[in-house]
Amino acid sequence: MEGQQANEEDKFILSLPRERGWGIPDLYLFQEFWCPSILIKEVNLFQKDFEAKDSDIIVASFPKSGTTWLKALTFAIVNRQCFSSFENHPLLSSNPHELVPAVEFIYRGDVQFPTIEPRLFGTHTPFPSLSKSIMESNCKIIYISRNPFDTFVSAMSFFGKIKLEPLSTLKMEEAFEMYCNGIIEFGPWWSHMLGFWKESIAKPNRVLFLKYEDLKEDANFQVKKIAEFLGFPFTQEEENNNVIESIVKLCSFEKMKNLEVNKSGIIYQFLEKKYFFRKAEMRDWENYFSPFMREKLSKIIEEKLDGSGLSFMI
Ligand code: PPS
Repeated sequence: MEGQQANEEDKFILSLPRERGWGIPDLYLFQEFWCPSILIKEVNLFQKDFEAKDSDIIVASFPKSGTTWLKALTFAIVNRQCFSSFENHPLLSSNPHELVPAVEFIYRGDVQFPTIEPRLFGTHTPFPSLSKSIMESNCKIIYISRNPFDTFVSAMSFFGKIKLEPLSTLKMEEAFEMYCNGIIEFGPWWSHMLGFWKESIAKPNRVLFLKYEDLKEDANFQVKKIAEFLGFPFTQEEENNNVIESIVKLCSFEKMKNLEVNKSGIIYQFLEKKYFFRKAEMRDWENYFSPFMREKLSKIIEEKLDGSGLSFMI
């Protein structure tokens, strides 16, 4: 019976529209997003089986938008009573993706459920496809978005390095065309952002929508905002003792990139940790985009985000 069910599931997956991925060989158009083939069953399990607790915190993002950074900050903010020493902190010996595992990979069996509370989870699954229990619980969701120009460049570089056999390297023009059509792991990027954006407006106490660029510009201010949203506000004493600045420093790109734990080794059985840290610059896209690409992507952003109130500085 179980075998028969698995067979039906495989048949269903194979019947879905399919495209090549950037890093994962096949993407299937599943529940209106391009789901990596290796995670479809896992997303299904997540939807069905995940039992959210009101105290859970979900760090959500489109890939290459600042996930690693937000995971580190969230872990440091909510666990600061247990790990008040910044000289001997778990973030110095573990990668942020190990401390805040992605639910999709938990269901793949690559990592364990977090054991400390509040439980912190990462996810790239779009808002409408999150588990029913998350929708029905009061758990908090923080979402990080990024200028789609820089996300494109970051994704090109990352997926080019981690790509699984038998994928060939995507040429820039090919990748750009796919990106403009929303074809990329967990894409389209516009509907991904809009799903969380709309929910953050409808339920501001439940979803906090952040931008990578705002964090870059004033990390202290954003960290304070995240802590308040999550129900872990900083006390005056903590502020006087520069706890916010210490967290920002601990999670900074320069600090994290140069840690031994992030320079080698893999997570989720196949992703090299060093590739999560590249340049972390704003407007790096200017080094790659032709005037044609700039105009085309600007138009798509304008068209797709039109009327939503969401915009990005280019
Ligand atoms: S992933 O694969 O979705 O988890 O990748 P993600 O972390 O979302 O995005 C990777 C980009 O974020 C940069 N990065 C950081 N920026 C600021 N601070 C910290 N601590 C940090 N850690 C990673 C990383 O360099 C990627 O951006 P690019 O532009 O490629 O450098």
